[in-house]
Amino acid sequence: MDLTAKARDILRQNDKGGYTLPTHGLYPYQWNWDSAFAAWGFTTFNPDRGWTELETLLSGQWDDGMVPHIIFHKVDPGYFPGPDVWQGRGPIPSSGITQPPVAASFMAKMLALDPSGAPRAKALWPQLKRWHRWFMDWRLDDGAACVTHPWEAGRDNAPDWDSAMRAINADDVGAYTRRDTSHVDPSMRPTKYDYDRYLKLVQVGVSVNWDQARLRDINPFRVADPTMTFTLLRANRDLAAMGRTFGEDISDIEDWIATLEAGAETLWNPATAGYDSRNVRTGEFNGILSNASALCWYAGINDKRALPAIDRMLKAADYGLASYDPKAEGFEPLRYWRGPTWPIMNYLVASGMEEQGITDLAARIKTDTARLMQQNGFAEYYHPHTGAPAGGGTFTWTAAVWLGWAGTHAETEVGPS
Ligand code: 9WN
Repeated sequence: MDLTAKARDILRQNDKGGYTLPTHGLYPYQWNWDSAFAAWGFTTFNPDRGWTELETLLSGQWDDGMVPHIIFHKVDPGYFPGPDVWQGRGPIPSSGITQPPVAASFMAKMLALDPSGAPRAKALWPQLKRWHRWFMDWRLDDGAACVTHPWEAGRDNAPDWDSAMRAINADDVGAYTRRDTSHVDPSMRPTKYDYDRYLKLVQVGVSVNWDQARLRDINPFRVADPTMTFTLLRANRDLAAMGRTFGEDISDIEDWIATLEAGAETLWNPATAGYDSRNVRTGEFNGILSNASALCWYAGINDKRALPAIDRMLKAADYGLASYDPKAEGFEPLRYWRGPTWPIMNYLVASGMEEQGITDLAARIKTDTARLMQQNGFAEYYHPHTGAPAGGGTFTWTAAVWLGWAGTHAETEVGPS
């Protein structure tokens, strides 16, 4: 079976009817940004199912506008922490945090693939705008978008969070049983130290019923993050462009774009010559070069200052962009967001580069990403030097990246697997 057929099969296998699991076993619910990738992947061969995915995601939107990072449609004891721990207050049981807002940007891609979906996109547009407004109301620091939990960034154990994590006292977190390490080799997952703090932050959120005003004051973890800032900036540009064609008033979105452009500049760290995360509680940069540092082009910021460091990172890996600078101390090629290469991030970075005319690097990342899948199937992430698959297998968003991007022309460009 060719890879395109296999990728379609993965989406179908992970389809729970209306929403798609990232992978069976390890992640048995609907995840926010995974779902946006899934919607795009489905749209390449079954647009109706693609639109349904986004509709289901947005049906979990809270009253205050937030779209949660996990929606627990049907309880599954195979994942921890579940709905009883999170105590989200949306219309469907959910977590209490969000994830990078890529849905509007994928909706724009879907519309390009399937213009007949315009009425469904138009109906979703106000919901996406409410979600983006929620970020602008509650999550800005000097115009940059913040995360309030490492899981919110989607880059769970990235070194970006180390300083903020150290300030969390998790001594009283209580006993719990992890499930992730029964599905995947523990050496590829976050540590117990990390999990204690992840749970402590959930308990802090629950203690104020996820009230954003209270959390802004009491949450020890608040980090201005390139992932959130750049994806939100990009998503606002896409939302504005779609709004214009739908005849919507987009003046406030234009203001948000200007605010975020100024905020992005506050993430520029001259010491690393890269976009960096900033610990809001201490005001200090974290000194990290990651694959999120390379999302500036995706956000529409053509920043020549950012190229040399990213070029260096690319040269230091064999398969696309590592999640953490391979030359940095503490680089771990198989531990999740501390080194592995992730097709979804490779796609976001390279598509942004391509749009901004950095076509040589974009082409290289695309070819590398296609090789990963041709050689080693559709894994969650991969070793950046050997290309070995890691984490969960038969992964939805990896398959979607093949269908929407890496697999287009790759079969002839790269040769047989
Ligand atoms: C917690 C589903 C998600 C992704 C994240 C990734 C991982 C979850 C976990 O899996 O996070 O949200 O339990 O490890 O880091 O980006 O959305 O694929």
